[in-house]
Amino acid sequence: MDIKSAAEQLADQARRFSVFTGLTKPNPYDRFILVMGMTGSGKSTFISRCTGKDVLVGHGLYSCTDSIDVFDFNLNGRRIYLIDTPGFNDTDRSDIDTLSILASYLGASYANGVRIHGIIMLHPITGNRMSGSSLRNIEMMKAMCGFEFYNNVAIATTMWPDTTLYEDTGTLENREAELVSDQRYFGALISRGATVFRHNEKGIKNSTEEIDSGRNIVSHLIQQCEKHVPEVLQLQREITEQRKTLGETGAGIAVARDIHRAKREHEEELRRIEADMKRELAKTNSAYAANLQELKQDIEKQLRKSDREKQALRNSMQDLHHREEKIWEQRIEQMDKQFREQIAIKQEELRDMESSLDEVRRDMAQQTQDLQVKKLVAAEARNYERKIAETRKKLAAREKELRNKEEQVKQARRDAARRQSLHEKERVSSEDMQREIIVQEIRHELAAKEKKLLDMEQSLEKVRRDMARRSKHSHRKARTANDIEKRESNVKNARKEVEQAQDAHKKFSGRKAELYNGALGGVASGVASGVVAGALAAGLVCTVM
Ligand SMILES: Nc1nc2c(ncn2[C@@H]2O[C@H](COP(=O)(O)OP(=O)(O)OP(=O)(O)O)[C@@H](O)[C@H]2O)c(=O)[nH]1
Ligand SMILES: [Mg+2]
Repeated sequence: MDIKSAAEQLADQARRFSVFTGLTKPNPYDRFILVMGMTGSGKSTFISRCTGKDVLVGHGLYSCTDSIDVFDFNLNGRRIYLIDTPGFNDTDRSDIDTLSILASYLGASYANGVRIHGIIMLHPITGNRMSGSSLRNIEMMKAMCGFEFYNNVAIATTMWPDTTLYEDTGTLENREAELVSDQRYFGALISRGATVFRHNEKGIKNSTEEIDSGRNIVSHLIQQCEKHVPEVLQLQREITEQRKTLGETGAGIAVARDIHRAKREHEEELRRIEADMKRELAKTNSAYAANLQELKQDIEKQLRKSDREKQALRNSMQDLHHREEKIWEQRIEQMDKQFREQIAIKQEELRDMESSLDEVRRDMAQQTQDLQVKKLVAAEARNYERKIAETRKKLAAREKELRNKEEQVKQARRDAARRQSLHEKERVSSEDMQREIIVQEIRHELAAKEKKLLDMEQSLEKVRRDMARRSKHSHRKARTANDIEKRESNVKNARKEVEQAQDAHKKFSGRKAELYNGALGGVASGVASGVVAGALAAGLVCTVM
């Protein structure tokens, strides 16, 4: 995914969080549904099918990956918000942390006027039906919502195997029957109005049946809202209106039961030891008293450990917010860095393109110059051709003249021979000599002219060769002109891309505060409103009191 879409996703996520936490007022027709269930029960997959969005991609952009996430989609003209929640009894996260996350967001959201309209509880049908994990998750869900909310709970069994490959559905159906009737499982929920569904019963992954099945469950909860206006979740009421500490809430008590039990046992033990010690000291049984003293120290050590845990729990509540803030900052920082890197890469590409365009342009300029020279050469060639033609004509005329003169010389010689008179002979011979001289002169002149003609023809040949070479270049030029056009458009696009990347970065930078508010501002304002403040601040400290 490119950085721009990642930033858009972040902005979109901020918007959804902002609506869920009540920072942005939701539309009265909007519906908010919690999707719960143990780790791996298929919550993200379910949400992904309903919304058609890649739930895992955006997961945890804001907060720790094991925090909540909000997704939305349109169903029958309504905007539905599905809230992905972390499961309880997770090996990597304490139930106290999980409850803190849920209490922070749900408390703030309710304090800001947002109500939960339904809960979808997912349960993998293939899992061990008596697993501690699934029991703990059901117990926590019941404690969080309170039985008055059960009408608005949908229980959906997931992981039904592909029926074309797996035929032993009887076993699973028996398991389902047990789950539905067992009071510790879904029995109590169903007897007070919760509805059971088999999600994607045919088990064909990514099928339209899977999508329809998910949307059908959501749709049922929306209709159920009309019949039974959902109560406020017990956890929300407890920590807001009733101003209970988290440890005093039903869910808090369920989570802290073990710690409570251990602490109570230690205190009981301590009281017993102290009473024993008093008795034994009165009886001056010092050996036994010393023994008891040792035991007392041991128990006190355990109680100090509980106190340290209590302190650690106080820290974990504050840490939770700090951790979310830190992770948010890191995400933004990382995204900012990615933006800058992307811009740098695009600028580098642009520089390369610009310099190669410059090179081609210089080449082109050189060729244009060549073309002008070529025109001059062509004119020169035409000039030569004209002169050669003229010279040839002159040459032909002089040759004709030469032939006439030679004829005259021959004629004069023939006349002289006929007359025989000496005087006449001498006269004729002197005339003859003169003619001979003229003939010789003409011959010389002709030879010179022919040589000149030859030179001119050679020059012409050279000019012609030059022209041929240049016309080869002019083909290259046509190619280069096309090339330039293409390169110019590439440079233009690259420049646009750089500008767009810079623009996206600028927008992203400008929206940092808004993004931050979307993620955590709702919680901050819920807490600041004073309603949730007490509960969250006192938080889990009281859990172990
Ligand atoms: N066969 C089958 N597999 C499923 C179904 N739903 C989810 N899966 C698979 O089960 C695994 C866990 O699913 P997720 O949707 O991530 O479960 P999750 O409840 O969101 O888990 P966490 O986020 O850890 O609490 C994934 O590999 C899913 O592909 C289902 O209906 N049938
Ligand atoms: Mg998940």
